[in-house]
Amino acid sequence: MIKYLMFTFFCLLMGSSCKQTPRTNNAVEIKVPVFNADSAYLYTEKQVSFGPRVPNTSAHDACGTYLAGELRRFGAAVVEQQANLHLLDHSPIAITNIIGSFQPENKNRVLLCAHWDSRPYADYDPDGKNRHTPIDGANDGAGACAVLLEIARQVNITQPAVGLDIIFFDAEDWGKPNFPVANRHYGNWCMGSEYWAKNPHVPDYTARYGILLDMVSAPGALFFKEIFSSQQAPHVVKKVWEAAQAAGYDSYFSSRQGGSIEDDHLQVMKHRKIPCIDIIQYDPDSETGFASYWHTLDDTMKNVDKNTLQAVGQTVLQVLYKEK
Ligand code: AHN
Ligand code: ZN
Repeated sequence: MIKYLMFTFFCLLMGSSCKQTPRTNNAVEIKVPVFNADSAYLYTEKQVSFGPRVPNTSAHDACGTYLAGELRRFGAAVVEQQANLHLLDHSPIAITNIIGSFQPENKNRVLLCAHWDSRPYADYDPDGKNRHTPIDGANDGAGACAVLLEIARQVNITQPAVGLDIIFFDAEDWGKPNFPVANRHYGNWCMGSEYWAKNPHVPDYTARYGILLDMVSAPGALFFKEIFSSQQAPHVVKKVWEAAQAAGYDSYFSSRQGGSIEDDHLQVMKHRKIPCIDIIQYDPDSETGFASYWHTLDDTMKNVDKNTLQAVGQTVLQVLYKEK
C-alpha cells in the first residue's frame, strides 16, 4: 500500500511521463462507432449511377476507379489486382479485385468482402426479352460494397484493435444463366475471389476470419444462417449473430438455417483456409431462394433501404471493434 502511494505520488510529480500502461488490451475498451446509413445509401447510389458494372465496359472501369479512390480517401493502402480471365467461350474478361488495407503491419487481421461487379444477364426477369440485359445490381453488388465503404470511413476516424482488409471482388456474377446461351458466353460464379484466393495480394495472406456481405440492403431483408458458413465457420456465425443481438438488430438475423450458397466465401475458405461466413439475404419461400427481383431489371435503388444498411453495418462494426 505504502509502495503504491509512493508510486502514485511520484507519478503526480512527474506528470504524464510515467503513466501506468495497461498490462493487456482488455483494459482499453474501444467504443463502437455509429454506422451512418445515409452515407452508405449515397455510396450505393453512386455505384449504380455508373450503370451496370460488367467487366469489359467503361461503366465497370469507372466504378472500379471510384471504389479504389474512396478506399484511398479513407486512408487505406490500396491494391488494384488486375487479371485477364476467360469465359467458357474463351473470350477474355479484364477483372480488378480492389483491396484496401488498414494497419498493414498488424498481424491480427479481419477480412471483410463483397463483390462489386453486376450480373450481365437478367435471366430471372419476368420479361424474357430482357434476359440478355445487364442489371443495376443495387442490392446484388452495390449495397454491400457501400456498407464496406462506410466501415472504411469509420475505421479511418477510430482505429479498431485489429488490422482490417476490405476486398471488393470482381466477376462474382458470371455464373451460368438459366436459359441456353449460344456459344457459352458465360463463366462461373466467384471468378474474382477464386483468382485472389489463389493469388493473394500479400504472399501467404491470412486473417482471423472473414465476413462476406452479399445482398444486404433490401427492405425487410432476412439473413438466415447460410449452411456452408455454419458448417465450416460456426464460431464466426455465432460471433456475428451475437453482435447483431448486442447491436439491437436481431430481427434481421434469423436463428434459422438458410440455403447452401455458392459464393465468394467458399473460395476464401478453400484456397486461403480462412474461416469465412456469408451474410446473405435469403427467402425460403421463393423458387430461387432469393428475393423476387434477384437477377432481374428490378434490382434497382428502390430495393435499397437505409434501415437494412444500418442493421448490417452496425452489426459488422460491433464485431470488428469487439476484436482485441
Ligand atoms: C448461386 O446462385 C449458385 N449463387 C449465388 C451467388 C450470387 C449471385 N450472389 C449474388 N449473385
Ligand atoms: Zn447476382
